[in-house]
Amino acid sequence: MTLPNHAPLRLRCVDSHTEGEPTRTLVDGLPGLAGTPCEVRAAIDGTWAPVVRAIMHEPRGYAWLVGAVVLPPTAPGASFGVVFFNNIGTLGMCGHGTIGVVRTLSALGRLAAGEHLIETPVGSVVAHMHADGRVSVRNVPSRVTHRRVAVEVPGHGVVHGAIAWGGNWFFICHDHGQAIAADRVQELTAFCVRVRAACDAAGLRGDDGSPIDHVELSIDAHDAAGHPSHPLGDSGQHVGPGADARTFVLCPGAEWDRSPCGTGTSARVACLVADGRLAPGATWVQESVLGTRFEATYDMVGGEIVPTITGSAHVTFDGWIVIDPADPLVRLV
Ligand code: PYC
Repeated sequence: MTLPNHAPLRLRCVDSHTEGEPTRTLVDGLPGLAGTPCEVRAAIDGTWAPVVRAIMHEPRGYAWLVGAVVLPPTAPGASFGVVFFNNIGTLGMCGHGTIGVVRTLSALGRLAAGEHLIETPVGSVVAHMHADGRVSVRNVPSRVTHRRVAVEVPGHGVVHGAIAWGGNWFFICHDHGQAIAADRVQELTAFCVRVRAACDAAGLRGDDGSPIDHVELSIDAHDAAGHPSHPLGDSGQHVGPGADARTFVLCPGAEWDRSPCGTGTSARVACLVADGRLAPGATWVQESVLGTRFEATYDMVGGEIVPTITGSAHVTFDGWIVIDPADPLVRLV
């Protein structure tokens, strides 16, 4: 890592939210940090970690913020590359973040209308900026490795879930017994932290050996046979009109996703396809715990499930982050 000689580091950043979930985009990259998204991901998890922590943590950031660094393209036909990170490290892909970055670059006049190939550490995605401001992201191929696995959650009992990849790894659970409501996010977070620890203790991993670092609780509007689901217990909990599922997603840093989670929605689409519940071209509407929504469709390409997620983002801040090496709360080297 080469930093300008102890002068304060000034980084142009534009914040946005996608269906409620924030993205902080470093629109001019990080000074002197170049390479493929995989190389930059390794640098951010390595020598650049103190800088990224200063950007993401208090007092400049907050725990549920997702960061994105925009990179010059390295692959033929790509418009740009991007690496996402949160309060504890990098992400493989980020659906809400991709929508936020595309909306941000478009608002700055740096991205023309139309389709753009975007490189990420886990493969290229294609974003389409619609005339109404919505953004579609054709994600990396998604897959299910276990359709139903039992996990013993100490103090709760056994829950079952699917293990699926949508650009990150997810444990997707339906028999959680939780009301998914905005006034229960602390309880839901605590529950999902225990589910994730139980997955880890059970040795569950992705088929690439990675930990299962996201947990997705879902309540579906209809069961597998197509019958309307009942509200959960006496909570009156139900899925919003027109939505197919209401979800709560725990992210790796023990924060919850305010959006329906683009990679989580993609992983769910892979499960639905594996279960024969979603036809190519049909739309799946997934709600967040806040009631914000993504629409998802998919194509089969060479036998692989390729989901497309659509949602909206809005710019909330445009300015500069200043990291002064003399600041006692910053340790850059
Ligand atoms: O939208 O894919 C997503 C995501 C991952 C973590 C937070 N949001």
